[in-house]
Amino acid sequence: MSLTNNPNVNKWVEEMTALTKPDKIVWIDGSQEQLEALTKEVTELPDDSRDKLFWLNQEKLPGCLYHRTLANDVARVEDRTFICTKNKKDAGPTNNWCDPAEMYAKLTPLYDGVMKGRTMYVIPYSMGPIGSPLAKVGVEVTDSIYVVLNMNIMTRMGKAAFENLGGTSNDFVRGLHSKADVDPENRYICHFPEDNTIWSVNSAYGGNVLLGKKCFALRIASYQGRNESWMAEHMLILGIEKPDGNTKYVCAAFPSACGKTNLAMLIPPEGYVKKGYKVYTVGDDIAWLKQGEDGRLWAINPEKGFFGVAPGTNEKSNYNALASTRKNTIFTNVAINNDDNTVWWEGLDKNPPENATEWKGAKVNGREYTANGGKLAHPNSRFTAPAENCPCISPEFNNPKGVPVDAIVFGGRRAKTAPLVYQSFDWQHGTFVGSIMASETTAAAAGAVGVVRRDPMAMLPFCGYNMGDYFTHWLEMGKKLGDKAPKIFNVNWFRTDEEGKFIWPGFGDNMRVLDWIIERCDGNAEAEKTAIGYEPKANDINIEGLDGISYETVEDLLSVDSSLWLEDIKGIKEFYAGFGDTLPEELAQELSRLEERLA
Ligand code: GTP
Ligand code: SPV
Ligand code: MN
Repeated sequence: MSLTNNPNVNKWVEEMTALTKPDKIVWIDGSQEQLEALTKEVTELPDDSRDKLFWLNQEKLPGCLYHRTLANDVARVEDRTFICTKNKKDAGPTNNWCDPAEMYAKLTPLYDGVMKGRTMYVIPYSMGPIGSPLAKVGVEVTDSIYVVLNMNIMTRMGKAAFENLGGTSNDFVRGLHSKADVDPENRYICHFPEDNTIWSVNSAYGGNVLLGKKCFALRIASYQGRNESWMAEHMLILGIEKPDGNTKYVCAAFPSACGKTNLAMLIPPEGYVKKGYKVYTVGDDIAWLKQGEDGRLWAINPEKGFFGVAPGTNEKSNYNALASTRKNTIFTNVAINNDDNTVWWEGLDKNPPENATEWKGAKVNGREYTANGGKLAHPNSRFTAPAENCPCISPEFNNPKGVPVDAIVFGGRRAKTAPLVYQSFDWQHGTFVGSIMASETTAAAAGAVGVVRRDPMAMLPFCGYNMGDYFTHWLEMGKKLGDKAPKIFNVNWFRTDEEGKFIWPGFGDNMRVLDWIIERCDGNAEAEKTAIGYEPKANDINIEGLDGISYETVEDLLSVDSSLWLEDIKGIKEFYAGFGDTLPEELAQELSRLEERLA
């Protein structure tokens, strides 16, 4: 029975029912009883069922579940992700485009009767705290209990979301998901921003099927944000409480698997803790940003949990993320330690379990397997953990107003070009800095790993409209914010030495760079004007208590090699050329100015 009187919702669900023809429809109210019943059902499936979730050790990991997806279905599929707008130009040169009518016609047969013999779950959810003026409602229909249980962690899911929508509004995002046969040849992740609609088929991997996340909160929301004068960004949000009790908020955009979750939960070095610095996590992946009544830019995290990369997460690298996964968490594609039915992944510790099941399901001797170069966990294996588990979750996490943003930070994986940190001259130049971001690709998306590609604002795979128009939107937001705009910075934790080793220690020590950033915002830190922006001098970065890092190392990390940059400019020009007349003139000007300054 429907959970709402909203005729638009009910009509759409009827249409989806007529299309997919499920045996049964279950509306997800979000109650504990319902979640427990679904968990029971999905954990009692036969072990060889593709849909099965397994209970983990309930003493060591209470409430935690395990799932593995098919080997061909472990990451986002960018080549099968489409933005379907009436005009091709509105999707822009960086998105796969298809005419909406054509795509609906192509996908309809894939959905026709696909839920025969299955149950359709209707999931109402809110992105953002219920009642927040920045929050938005979505409804996802799916044939996957795994999706329901993950959406429960990642969003404010259940009947309350409908209260937010009201009785007659049509302003909800329609998400249709079917795992279908999980056939990679017929896998599509399609967005129809002009219809508030997402259709995802033949995948069961998180980023492709938890439609509130990248599909709605970035691709559809970025489109809505342009029309409604706000921004949806691939950014973590963190608060830094200074010893004087004042808290600074920083939003940072790094591409997938480039350190957002880690930075969002960092533990400051001892010296900072002693002085009284504290770090609070507001979000680890997505920020929705809107100008507040005070003229400043305010941010909410639309999500309620973390869908984080497991490998590399350990007590030392990210204590808070690990702590977040110790209860009520769903692990996907990690390895199992069969001795005690717990989880393991590369980088958790130095002791791969001997009696292991690797992520594809084979029982192996984990020690031998890893010694021979095998990976027990998939490099993009993930945990879905409730944000409320996080020891450093911000007291503002559920604040419907969000938090005021002091600084915006861009960053990527660059072995050489980008220095440790620099500040843009102003918002327009900062928009330029974001637009020329580049990063080495990671396992978060299917395809080659380690290839440098341009990834403006870490939004390349997530911008739901023409990225040239997106740059214009950034410039317009800056004009509206005026002198209340956050300051814009760029960081790079990933410079390498001759042996290919990371020079900067990263992780908690990134606090040392954030320190300079927030003091710049307060007008307390020195900087030098260089060709690319304002840079700290080496001794403006606090390296007290850092082993193996001298001021010479910092100087090296801050150095700018003009010839490398001029080489990079060639790539930027090529990239910019793809935008044709949608590239804002201001960015073309910034590029020629940069070239002049470097020459
Ligand atoms: P998505 O969830 O895909 O958006 O990724 P993310 O940006 O949240 O990345 P995450 O924090 O999960 O980090 C991904 C990988 O980068 C992990 O293997 C980390 O160990 C590594 N990493 C994170 N921060 C640092 C850092 O400061 N230095 C170095 N060298 N590696 C880092
Ligand atoms: C990313 O790839 O940026 C993620 C994971 O945060 S996914 O939900 O798969 O997009
Ligand atoms: Mn992400």
